Amino acid sequence: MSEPPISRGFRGRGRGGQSARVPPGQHLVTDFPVLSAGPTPEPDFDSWRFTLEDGESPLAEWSWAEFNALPRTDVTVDIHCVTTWSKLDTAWRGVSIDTLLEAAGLSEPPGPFTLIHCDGGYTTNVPSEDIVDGKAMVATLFDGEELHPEHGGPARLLVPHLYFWKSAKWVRRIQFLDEEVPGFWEENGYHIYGDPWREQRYDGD
Ligand SMILES: Nc1nc2c(c(=O)[nH]1)N[C@H]1C(S)=C(S)[C@@H](COP(=O)(O)O)O[C@H]1N2
Ligand SMILES: [Mo]
Repeated sequence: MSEPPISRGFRGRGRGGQSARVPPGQHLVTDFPVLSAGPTPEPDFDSWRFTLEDGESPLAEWSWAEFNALPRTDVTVDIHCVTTWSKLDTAWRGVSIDTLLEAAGLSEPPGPFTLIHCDGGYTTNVPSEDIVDGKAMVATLFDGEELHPEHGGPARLLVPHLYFWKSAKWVRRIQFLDEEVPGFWEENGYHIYGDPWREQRYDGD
């Protein structure tokens, strides 16, 4: 068998290691496709706010300057879009949800579910346990550069272990909820959870 025409990546996982990182039904890309359901919002750092809410009650709010003063985390992870592309070893910097909760004075999420809200109205739902313990961040840098607006800049959610539609671009608000509320794609036929390793693409998969 010949090597695929893609570099092996800097972790040196060796032969076969790469295909083991590609979930069923996915193929690798080396570019970074842009997938947006609507127009890219114009970044506005003066009016930008990031908020955490418990249901309808505000828990914490950060301006852009305050948000950028929070401790940062670096991760290098593989990402998987439901349209079948996967990209290995993507490098991000941002503020982990653990750090946000801690900064808000919370030792754990105030509810078992979240609805994630974005500039432009896009929403997605993620269980709270899937965004804590180092599993998710609000990313502001990609590959050492400020996150490009098309990819969600100034800030996007990054939940790499779920299909990439959960990684909400232009994220502005995390709302913790007692009940699961489906987001935009989840209301439109996509899976409520979206685990790429179990190929949970559509409702009922
Ligand atoms: N606000 C917002 N976030 C979004 C989307 C969107 O349309 N709006 N598309 C989702 C989908 S389907 C995917 S695959 C990824 C694409 O991210 P990218 O454009 O950076 O590749 O963003 C997700 N986050
Ligand atoms: Mo997607």
